[in-house]
Order: sequence, then C-alpha cells, then structure tokens
Amino acid sequence: MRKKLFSSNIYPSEITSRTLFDSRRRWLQGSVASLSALAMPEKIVHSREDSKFPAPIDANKSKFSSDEEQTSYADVTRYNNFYEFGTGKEDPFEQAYRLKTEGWRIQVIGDVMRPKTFDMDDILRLAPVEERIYRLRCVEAWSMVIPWVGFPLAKLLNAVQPTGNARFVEFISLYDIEQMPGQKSPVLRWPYTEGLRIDEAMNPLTLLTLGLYGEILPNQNGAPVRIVVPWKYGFKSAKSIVTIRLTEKQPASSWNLANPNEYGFYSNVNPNVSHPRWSQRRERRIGEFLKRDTLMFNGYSEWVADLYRDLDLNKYF
Ligand SMILES: Nc1nc2c(c(=O)[nH]1)N[C@H]1C(S)=C(S)[C@@H](COP(=O)(O)O)O[C@H]1N2
Ligand SMILES: [Mo]
Repeated sequence: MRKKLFSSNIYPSEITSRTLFDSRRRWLQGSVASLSALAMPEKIVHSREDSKFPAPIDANKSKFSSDEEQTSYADVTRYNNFYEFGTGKEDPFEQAYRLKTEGWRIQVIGDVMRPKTFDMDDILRLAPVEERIYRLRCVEAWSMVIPWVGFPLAKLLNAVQPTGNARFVEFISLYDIEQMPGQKSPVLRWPYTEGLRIDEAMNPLTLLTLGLYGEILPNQNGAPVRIVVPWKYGFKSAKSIVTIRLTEKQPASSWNLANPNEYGFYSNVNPNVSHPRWSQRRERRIGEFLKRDTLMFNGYSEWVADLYRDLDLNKYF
C-alpha cells in the first residue's frame, strides 16, 4: 500500500497549473487511500471548505500538532516562496508543473557509516507517516498553519548511522535550470542549500515531509520531499531535496550567503531580534486581517529552548 503513494499513475509534475484542480480528484484516490492505510488509531477528519472535492482523510494526529485554524488549501498552495520558480508569490503555483518528480532519489552522504541513495519507496519504508499541523513563520513576517504529512528526519539520519564527526546536516535542493527557470537568475546561490546543527536535525519536531492536507506534496510546496523545521524562519525548510550531507563544519546556506547580516545560520523565530530592515515582533497570519504577536521559537519553546541554553541568540541569530 505504501508504494502506491508515489507510484500512482498521475504525478503532480504531469499536471499543469491550468488543470491542477481538475486532476486532483484522480490522484487523490491513489494517495489518500495509501495514507489512510497507514493511519494510527486516533483519527481526525479534514474539512476542506475550499476544495471542490471534499475528501475526508483518516490520519494520526501528532502530539506536536497545533490546534489553531488551518490556512486554506488554496493559500497553502498558491502563496509560496520557491525562488527556483520565480520570486513572485504565485510564480511557484504557475511554474512548478515543470518539476519532474518521477524516479526521485535522495542521497544521504558525508560523515555516516552507511551512505545510501533512497528512492521514495525506500523513504516510505523507514517510518509510518503522521500528520503534523505546524505553524510556518516566514522571515517576511507572515505565517500559515499547515497540516503536513511526514515523519521525523531522525528516522532517516539514524538509518545511515552518523559518525562521531557529524556535527551538522546540510540539505541541498535540486539544481536543474531546465526544470527550474528561476535558477537563471543569480538572486540566490544555486542549488538552494540549507543546514542545521545535528541536534536540531535530530529533534523530533524536524519533519521529513512528503505531503500536506493528506495528499502528496504539490510541486510548489517542495515535492516530493522537503524538510520542515517549525521553530525557525521558513527559509530553513528546504524544498525538493536531492542530497543530505552530514558534516563536521557548519554548512553554507543560500540566504546566509546572499546577505549574512540579514539571515543568520540559526534563524530561530525570535520576536526580540529584528531583521535589519523590519521588526519580527508581529506577523500576519495569511487569511487574517489583524496582525498577531510572534512567539519565541514560533511557539515551540517547550521542545527546543534547551537546544540553545548556552547560545547568545542576539549574536547567533
Ligand atoms: N529550495 C527552496 N526551498 C525553500 C525556498 C526556496 O526558495 N527554495 N523558500 C523557503 C521559504 S523563504 C519559505 S517561507 C518556505 C515556504 O514554504 P511553502 O511555500 O511550502 O509554504 O520554503 C522555503 N524553502
Ligand atoms: Mo520565507
């Protein structure tokens, strides 16, 4: 059953933005069926007012889930940052059909005992997927609440057995200028690169993400596999990953290279540390009018504050 999630005969990449919504019904059948088959006892049912095809999905709700109102599917999939497809918010929705996700592989290399190249079926065999409803706080001071589908990244990292030298984890997105026309622009260093300290990567909140709203990831959200790190600004959550490298040295990150004064390596959500050009105290939840206060670590202090006990967060922003 698991296999079906990624072997369904219609892939998001075959779906142009024009026909995206018409095609959803067909591939929903494949992906939803497999997700429900993996479901754990505690069940929740999505109501998707914005969808033409209401598709109740059984999934296990994780204890890490927020119970806030979820951002609409339409906003989650139309208002994106994915500079490989352009810098406009709707560019990814319009352009990401170019991404080919069939036969996707992800290599896990570096300071590990068992380097391995995983295909999507290998990934799905590592752990049962769960639903994690997380806040995503973009550095641009907007936020969303998104029901992701995935499992802790730690399950993948443990499978390759990090060596004692592994202190950081680097995530590298696809580099393919044919599929990703935004890479013709030097706005960022390509491929998109991000990184975490290994204890951050191993934290149970850090999600290897395969879907959202009970479906496989739409291309514009980073298909077929991305990272979601909910206590950090959104740009730490790299999309469409092809390489994960464990390293001794702190890896470079595309945004840090583009502007080191504005985007630090840690980039923990922190209302007390302003971006040089704007405050991070408040945020606009997409779909809402009034701004709300931004929470320390995006509200995830309970699980992550300990990671930074000995770190000056003003210096290591
Ligand atoms: N490869 C890649 N990953 C990326 C980005 C990008 O431009 N390229 N944008 C980041 C930013 S700034 C944010 S806020 C989130 C947005 O994720 P979403 O569009 O799924 O909400 O993805 C992050 N991951
Ligand atoms: Mo972002």
